[in-house]
Amino acid sequence: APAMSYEHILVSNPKPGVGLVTLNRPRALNALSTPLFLELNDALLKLNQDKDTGAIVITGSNKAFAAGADIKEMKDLTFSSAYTTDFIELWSSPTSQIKKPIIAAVNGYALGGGCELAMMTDIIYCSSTATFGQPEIKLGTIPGAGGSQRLTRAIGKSRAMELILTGKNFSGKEAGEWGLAARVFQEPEECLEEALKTAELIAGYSQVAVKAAKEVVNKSQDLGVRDGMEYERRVFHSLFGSKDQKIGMFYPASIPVPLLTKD
Ligand code: CO8
Repeated sequence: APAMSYEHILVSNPKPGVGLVTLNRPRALNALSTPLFLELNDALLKLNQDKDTGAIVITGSNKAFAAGADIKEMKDLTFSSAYTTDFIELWSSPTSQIKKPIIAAVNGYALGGGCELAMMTDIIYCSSTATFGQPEIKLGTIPGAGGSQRLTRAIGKSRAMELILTGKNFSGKEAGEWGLAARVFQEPEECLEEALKTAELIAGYSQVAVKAAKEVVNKSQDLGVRDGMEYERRVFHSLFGSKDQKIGMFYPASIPVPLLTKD
């Protein structure tokens, strides 16, 4: 992975093909400020461009994934300045610009913008210590970075409506039962370790196929089933043009990872 040094995040390469981004504002429980998000976007874009990186993991600390958008930064914001600067719009770039899979390893608080950041990723792993929530209503506001849309898609309207209207937190265990998190682990360390292992597994596959797989699954969120199926089929057809498909189907029992060409 490319060498990167930042003030509010740490970037490392703990396993082959895996970029790990650790939110690192411990004294503010990883509250998401504009400077933090600019660094996060920069790191994600660099990992996205890096040929040796096949998958990305985002995590926080054992106490907090991220306790929300930085309240101190927002408290004096006016409508005009939020509107004219498109406050928070750039925070959605983890989903719009990053084509490599991102796994969130969530331990501790994932509240407000922290919960939304987790939902911007492709797969959520959490531990039973995780606390999710969209508490914005308690601050006189509403989710602003996709919470009302993504939480509703993930866990259904009635549950999402209850959580967003009451501002009540929910547990890592509930996140697993409701399908927001793909897997729930006992301990934070296990959660991160398993996220890294999954990322390493994905990073070993054909980058062309992985990119296509993420793209078509995400299309299911925007298209109806008929258009989505057609889109999937077109992309499926296109993969017969890749070298990795030829290699992968020549050795059908097990894909010989080192032979994949990224082509
Ligand atoms: N913003 C700024 N600072 C924060 C935040 C935050 N969201 N959360 C915690 N901190 C700071 C505290 O101010 C404190 O700093 P200091 O010691 O300087 O006062 C430090 O982190 C430690 O926090 P606590 O002492 O409160 O720690 P506790 O263990 O007692 O409590 C809690 C932990 C329960 C998580 C508590 O800190 C809390 O309730 N935090 C606020 C949670 C919240 O309301 N989050 C939602 C914010 S609104 C939002 O996210 C809008 C989304 C808009 C879009 C976002 C796009 C991604």
